[in-house]
Amino acid sequence: MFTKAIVRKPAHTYANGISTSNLGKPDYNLALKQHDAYCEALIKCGLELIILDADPKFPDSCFVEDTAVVTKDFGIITRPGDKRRLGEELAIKKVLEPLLKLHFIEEPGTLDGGDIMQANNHFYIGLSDRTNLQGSNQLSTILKKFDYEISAIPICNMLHFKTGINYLGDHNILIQKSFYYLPDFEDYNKIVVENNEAYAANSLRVNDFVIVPKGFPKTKSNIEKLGYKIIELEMSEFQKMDGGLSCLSLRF
Ligand code: CIR
Repeated sequence: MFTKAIVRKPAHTYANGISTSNLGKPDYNLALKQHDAYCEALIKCGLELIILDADPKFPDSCFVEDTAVVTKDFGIITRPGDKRRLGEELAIKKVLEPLLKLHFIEEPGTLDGGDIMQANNHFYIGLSDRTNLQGSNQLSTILKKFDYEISAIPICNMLHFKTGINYLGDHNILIQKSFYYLPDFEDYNKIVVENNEAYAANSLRVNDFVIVPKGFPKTKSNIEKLGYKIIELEMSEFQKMDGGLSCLSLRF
């Protein structure tokens, strides 16, 4: 069970952030509304929110997930893999410092939290354009001290690992077709996300609910069939900036 989440409001510079989506410029006011709805959804899931003010110096800073990896017992402050986002992690360090024992990814390591998926006592690390081998090795060294199992998986044609795969709990894993045959996931119950619903692979289990982006009926229905309660959220303005549901919070 999660009890807390850190979120950060989108800044007025949000539209200047990094994007490869070709979906057009986001509407800032709509992004704020969608962010409010996201916060309400987390509250409905039972979380107490720590809401950080927007930081216009960092247009992508609402995507807090990339700046840390958090568990109930400790946190790891990352070193974001795109230079334009380096420094976002400092505000998160400040918030987490009084709450958790912290560890740090250090130069030349880079690592984005979006590349890290936890499934019970196993952490899967996506090696991406953002998360390099040094970052992955540093994270592994820290996690092994706490007896976690680790797998590092190279990814391509995808921003982050969790763009394409997310653990729902109860042995259920939501998975895009490109990851389907990886031996690492053969023991899970795989819920395949069709290519035309690829964005919905970043659905998010929070306590009794699975939060699903609006507009992906097949994936929603497949998750519902597993017995989960669903919260659907419009995510258009975050999708435009390559962000998904998991990216907008750090849950612990
Ligand atoms: C970026 O390119 O870094 C942001 N525009 C999107 C980050 C999304 N974060 C995530 O998937 N964890």
